[in-house]
Amino acid sequence: MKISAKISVAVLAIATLVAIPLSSGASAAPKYKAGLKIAMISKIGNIPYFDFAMSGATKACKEIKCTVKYFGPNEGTAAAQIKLINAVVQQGYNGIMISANDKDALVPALKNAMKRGVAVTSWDSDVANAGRNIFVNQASYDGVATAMLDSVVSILGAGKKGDVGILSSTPDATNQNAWIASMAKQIKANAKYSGINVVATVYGNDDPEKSTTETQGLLQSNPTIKVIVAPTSVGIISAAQYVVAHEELKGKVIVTGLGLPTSMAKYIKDGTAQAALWNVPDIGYMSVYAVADIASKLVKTPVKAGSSFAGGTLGSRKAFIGDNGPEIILGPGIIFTPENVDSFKF
Ligand code: RAM
Repeated sequence: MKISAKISVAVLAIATLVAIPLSSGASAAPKYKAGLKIAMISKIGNIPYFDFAMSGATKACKEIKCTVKYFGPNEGTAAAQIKLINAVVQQGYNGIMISANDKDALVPALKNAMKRGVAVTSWDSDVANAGRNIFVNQASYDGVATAMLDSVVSILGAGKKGDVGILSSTPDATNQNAWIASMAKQIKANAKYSGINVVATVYGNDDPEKSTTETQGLLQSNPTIKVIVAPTSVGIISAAQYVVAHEELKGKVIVTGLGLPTSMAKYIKDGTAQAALWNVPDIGYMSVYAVADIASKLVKTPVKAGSSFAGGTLGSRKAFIGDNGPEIILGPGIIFTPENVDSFKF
């Protein structure tokens, strides 16, 4: 099938861009500080994406005998996260792993945490370098953007033009903004994507209700849209559900982006949607190892290029200096297909 050819190209694109030297499996068990308390702060509570990440974080903590507690704010704002950061510092946590709602607004609170000896990793959605010791990235920004663009091309047809709408999460989310910027850059630079005409970007705030209303508004204001790209696990499902609920849109508007295989399986199989993501429990797992490595002084700060982070059963990762300071990458991303989607349990 044509689509699967595109898909394997996309997998390769992600894999190539995240080619980081990995060791094969755990080596001699490093000595973690006893009684480590880690706070996992998400962008927003009550969404399955972060619950699955927490399952991986819990597994890692079992292995190195730390404790990890989940803090999911009621709303996806920087203000809600700042309150949580200050609270966990007060409560004597040794490590914070945070998926940021804003690149800059969290920095003073996180700097204060680090000044008091708390190890800080951003994961999933980065903060400015001054606010963290390291970023645990899921896959390269460009690789994720390429996978979504290849999906759009497979929907429109190679060389064909088409209007596309973007349904994002919150306007200040570092990760969504980076993927959207990379898509724009690649559309300009690569003739393969020159038919993709992005007509509007709207924000559903990772809230199912708002994502649905924004999908409706997007399609009503831009009836020529053929593809909705939703680089958010909440937005993509809301958009797919909206299309399925409106007979006149069936087959006319296809949804793509980043979604959990367990929630997207039905739509991937019936052709309403395509989706890619990374292993979500693994990003939580890797982030616990990274924050525990720093909190236990197994990795010195400031983190240098080449510093090695243990990754338990995933194997170690070497840090490199990205555009925003030290980073490690989980990678590679995964493209879901009707054939493989049921094999993923997150
Ligand atoms: C949502 C969140 C998260 C993002 C995924 C793809 O769950 O915005 O940050 O990584 O979508």
